[in-house]
Parts: sequence; C-alpha cells; structure tokens
Amino acid sequence: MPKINITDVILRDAHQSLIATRMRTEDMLPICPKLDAIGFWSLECWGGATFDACVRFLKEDPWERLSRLREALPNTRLQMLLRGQNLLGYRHYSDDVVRAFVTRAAANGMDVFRIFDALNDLRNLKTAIEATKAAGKHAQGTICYTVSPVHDTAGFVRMGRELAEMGCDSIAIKDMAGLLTPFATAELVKALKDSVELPLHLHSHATSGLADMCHLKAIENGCDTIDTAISAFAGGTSHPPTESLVAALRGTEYDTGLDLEAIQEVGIYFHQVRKKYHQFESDFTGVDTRVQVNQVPGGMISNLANQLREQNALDRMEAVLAEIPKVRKDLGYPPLVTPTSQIVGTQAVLNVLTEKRYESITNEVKGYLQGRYGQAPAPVDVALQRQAIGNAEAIDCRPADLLEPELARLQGEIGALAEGDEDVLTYAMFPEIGRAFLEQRAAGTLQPEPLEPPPSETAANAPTEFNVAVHGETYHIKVTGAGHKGQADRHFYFTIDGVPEEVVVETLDELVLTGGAEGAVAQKIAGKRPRPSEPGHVTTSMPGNIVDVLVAEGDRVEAGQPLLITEAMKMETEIQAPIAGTVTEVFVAKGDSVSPDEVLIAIEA
Ligand code: PYR
Repeated sequence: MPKINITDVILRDAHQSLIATRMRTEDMLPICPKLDAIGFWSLECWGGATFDACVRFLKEDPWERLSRLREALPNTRLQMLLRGQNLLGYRHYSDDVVRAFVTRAAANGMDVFRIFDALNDLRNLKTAIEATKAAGKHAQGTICYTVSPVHDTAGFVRMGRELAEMGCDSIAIKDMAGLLTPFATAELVKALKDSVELPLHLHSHATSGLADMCHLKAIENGCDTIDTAISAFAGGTSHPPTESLVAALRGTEYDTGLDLEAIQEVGIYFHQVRKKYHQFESDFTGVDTRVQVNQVPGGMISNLANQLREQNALDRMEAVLAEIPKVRKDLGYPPLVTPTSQIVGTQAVLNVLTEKRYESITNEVKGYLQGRYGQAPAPVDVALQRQAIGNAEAIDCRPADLLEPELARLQGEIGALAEGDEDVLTYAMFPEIGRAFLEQRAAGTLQPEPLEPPPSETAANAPTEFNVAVHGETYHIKVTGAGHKGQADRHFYFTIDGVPEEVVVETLDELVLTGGAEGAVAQKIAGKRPRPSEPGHVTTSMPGNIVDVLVAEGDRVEAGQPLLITEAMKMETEIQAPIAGTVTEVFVAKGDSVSPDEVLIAIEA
C-alpha cells in the first residue's frame, strides 16, 4: 500500500518563507502536544535560517529551542536543514567544526539531517553525511533542483545514485524556488525511483503556483514523502497546505492516514499566531510566476525588495530580476539557494545600482570565482573570473581541504563566555552576533526585537491643525499637504493664520521609531555624515554595515586601494579609494550602518 508520508515544515521553512523566520519558541511549544499526536513522518523544526534568526533577532538560544522541542515532541522525528559544509552559516567550515555541529545537534535531539550543497557539489556533503551516520541518525541527501542548459534529469539521477553510495538513508528533491512543473516532476521522480533504491522526499515551494500539481504527479510516480505546511503558514513562497493534501488523498490508495480535523485544529492555533508577526508580512510572499524565469527563491525576493526600498530604488526591482539570470549564467548556472541566491542576488543589485556591470564585485563572488564554494555546474565566464581574482589561482579541490581545524581556536577565542560546546558552535556560526549574544546572556540583558502591536492599536494621532506659541505670539497652523515620504527634499504645505506657505525640508539626520504607539525604542540610524560632493568622497553603492575600516586619518592611499569592507544582504564588498591622496577624515567605525548618500571617508588628492 503506497501510503504517503508527510513532513510538515510549519516550525521551520513555512515561517522562514513568510515571516522572515521570526516565529518564537514560545509560540511553538503550546501546540506541540497536538502536533506530536498527528503522526507526521517528521517535523522540520530547525536549521536553515532559524539559527541565525534566533541569535540575531529573537535573542533565543537556538540549542535550547532544539532541546525544548525534543522534549515537547517525543513521538515525532525532528528534522533539520543543513547547508552541507556551510552548516547554518554562509561560509565553509573546517571538518572538525562540521563534525562537532552534527554531533551536538544529534545529541540535543535531531533525528533527520537534510543535507544540501548550493552547487550540488557532493564533496561538500561528505563530512556532514559521515558525521550524521556516525551519530546514528538519518542522513537525507539532497538534490537542489534547478533549470539550466547544463541541468537535466540524467544528471540529477546520477547525483541520486552517488548520494546513495555515500551512505544516505533517503533522497530529497529540493525545489526551493518552485521551478518544478508537474510533468518535469513526473519524469524526475520516476527516473529517480527506477534507479535509486531509497525513499524519496519532495520539497517544493508553492511560489509559481504549480507545487500542488507537482505533488500529485510525484505521488503517482512513487514519491514516498511530501513536504507541506499547515495552512495558516502555507501557499505562495511557502509550501502547499498540509490539510489540502491530506484531503486530496483521503480514501485513495495513497491515503496519508492523518486526521484532517486534528490538523485543522492546529491550523486554527497558527492562524492566531501569525497575526502576532504582522510586521514581517511582505508583498513579495504570494504566488509569483516570474520565478519560472528569474529562478529567485521567495525569501530572496523579499530581501531584494528591502534592500532596494532602503535606497528608494524599488522601481529597479524589474531590472534586478532581469539581471539575476545573467549573473547566474556568468557564474556557471549555480542553483539559487543559500548562499548562492545571496551571492548572485547581491551582485545583480550592485550591477544595476552602479549602472556598470561588475564595476564593484563582492568578496563572495570573488571567492566563488576562485572555486572556494566548490565546482560550478558549468564553466564560469573567464573574463569575469580574471577581472575578479586577478592573478590568483583558482582551486579545484574540495574547498574544506584547504581549511585548518578551527574548533580549538574558536574555543580559545570565546573562552569562558561559552558554557558548553554548543555555545562555541554558536560563536563559530556567527562570530560577531554570536559573541554579542553570549555576552548579553552572561550579563542578563538579552532582549528580543520588539513586536509591533496589531495595526488597530498602532494608529497614532497625527496632529494636522494646532496653535503654536513663539515668544508670546500664537500662530494658527494647519497642515494642508506633504510631498512623498523618503524624498531627500520633502515639501510641506500649510497655512499660518490662514496664509498658505510652503517649506522644503532636507533630512540630515533620522530616527527609526519602532515599538509601535509606545515609541519604546528609538534608534539613531544616521549621524552627521556629509553628502558626497568631491571626487575624493568615498561612498557605498548599497546600504549596509561596516565590517572593517582598513585606513586611518593621515594615511596615504593609492587609487583602487581597499579602504573599507561593508556588508549588505550578508555579502561583503570591498570599497576602494576613488583617487590617490591622503585620508583627511574617516566618518565610520566598525559596526556602523551606512547609506549610499553619505561620505564614509574623505580623501584629498
Ligand atoms: C536555507 O538554507 O535557509 C534554505 O531555506 C534553503
């Protein structure tokens, strides 16, 4: 009887795809007894971006989340998404860190490790698969599905066979952008089932509106387990709803055997939970058929939108979406999934905003073109590679073979702040925010980012008519209109004692107000940095943070010399001196937020 199993992703990918991974453990635990009773094959609840979001925004210990979920879900397999040699970060870690991470995740309760590599370079899965098997856990080898002139069913089947030879217990097709079509699914699933004797799982995002049809075709062709999300967090850039698939298969030879009413009850709970996170909802998480062309996974689209919005460049979205396939081609058609989605997406934003392709190249693109993420599916653009890496040699070995063991060094660096191996691994994943997290925990000052109250409660009164007393004189002021928010020079229209007036306000300094009506947190985002006007004024093309300042006042610099490292969308860019001269002023320090319209460093020729 080909009963279909379900992996529900409500506790990981569903909220990662729809509300920027913000669901807190406190909203998961109360419903765990009901979730645990349903009989899912597994619950995906950890990994992917959850670790980063816990440490960065929620100020929760991700390890504690795992052990609490383990305790609350004693009867269900727990599943995580592991980015191969990148673990849960954005760079390759040494083998000793990979082994330690998998071992500690297993010890804290993880059962199923879904392991992928963004380039489908199986050398990058080897250590994680070995460590999973050594811990006695289920290693699920993953095929990242993509469409390109160099990807085809035969290649994916070859990969499936190799994953089986590497000792995997099952195979997953990971369709992170929702590119599968029903008939392509049928062909791929049938070919894999004919050639590989392992259970097959399908993970397909609903972005293009095709995933439900793909599920049915997969099931008809022998797929064993389907990933879905309980309906409160389903659809669009998330996954098709669990309840719908359970209903669709009920009474057929594929019946999941799951209790639809019980799942619906859990859905009602999560429907309420979702409201709490309304501030993270986005216009970019619905069905978007453009993904069939640009291949950008849903989560990445909302990232791009935020990035462009910050620069008043949301109108360049179409240009960025058109640029992404071109950058992907230049890089040898990588599937777009963390971290290649960020690497390609950020470079495309830079290419569009600077209006000159590859004038500025991120450090990650340079590393990629040097082979530091593994082997690209197709040859990369040779001229671009030369431009990016100069005379440096590209590598063709497994990138981690060049990494020295790093666990002991990390232990030494974090010292007494780490109460156990798990804390060292938190620091290893994210050195800056991981250390800040451990310091705040030690000081008892961990504070999750504030949640805005529901919209009805945030409606604050904005006065439009008032009397203003200046030096004893009272004026009656009525605001009659305002120019667009976000304009550098914003026009305001009002009457003073009935006489129409207009003022132009140039914003030099801003506060971001969060914390809703209470205005609890006011964060200064821009200091008194001047606006650029001279050739020696060094600026950034994208808003971001300063990772490093490489020069000081008084230094002599050559044109093209690296001055700053900035980070935007988790990618680093080197900012170089536009002219030769002397650094007269440095307006930034490590950790500062910066925007394109300000001087970061001044150089005098
Ligand atoms: C992640 O790596 O976070 C994905 O969801 C692919």
